[in-house]
Amino acid sequence: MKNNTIKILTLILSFLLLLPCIFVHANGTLTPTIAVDTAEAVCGQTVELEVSLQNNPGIASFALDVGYDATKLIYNGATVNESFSSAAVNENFIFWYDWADSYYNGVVFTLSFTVKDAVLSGRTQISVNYDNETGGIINFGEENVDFAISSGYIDILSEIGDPNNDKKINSEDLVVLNQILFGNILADDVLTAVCDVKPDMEINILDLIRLKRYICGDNISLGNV
Ligand SMILES: [Ca+2]
Ligand SMILES: [Ca+2]
Repeated sequence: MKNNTIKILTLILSFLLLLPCIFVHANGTLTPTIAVDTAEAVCGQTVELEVSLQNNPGIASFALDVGYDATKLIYNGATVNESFSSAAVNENFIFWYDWADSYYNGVVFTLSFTVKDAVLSGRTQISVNYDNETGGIINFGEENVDFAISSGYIDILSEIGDPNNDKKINSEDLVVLNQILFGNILADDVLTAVCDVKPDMEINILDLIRLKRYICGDNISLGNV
């Protein structure tokens, strides 16, 4: 009886000791992932974002679509890393295959975007998509390989008080603040920072009044308490 108790306690202790390992695995550190970079840019600026493979378990083919907001960004194309030089790039569709599994981890291709003129400040997402119902990513054993997607983004910046990014601070920017206050525009952290002309990390009626006074020529600055 005593021996059985010791065995049970030993099993429980062993399980508890293994818990951190189980957690690390379940936490996704070994999850195959396609990760897209992040960047900051102002209107008219061109930025490049790298797209990388992480924890690649072995793949022989991928067919990937690049997703982006065409109202804010111009897509200039993708430059494929030399390890995948046989890939075909057709607009925002990138297709590659080989006759053996590749276990490569690192940059697969680099995306180039130019931020359009006069677009609303804020964060815009860049995603990479695939469809394993149609063989999006497979290995040489003809099996689907699931990758998590870690999307990237571009933070479109502008001067404080100029959320519509037209290099002028006028009534059109007041309209943007008004729409934020009425809930018609959801302000993310980037847009909030641009509109927070009376700074307190939020957009409220005080920002609207401050911007109105500035536009009317009051001797008042934007971005100072
Ligand atoms: Ca403006
Ligand atoms: Ca504020």
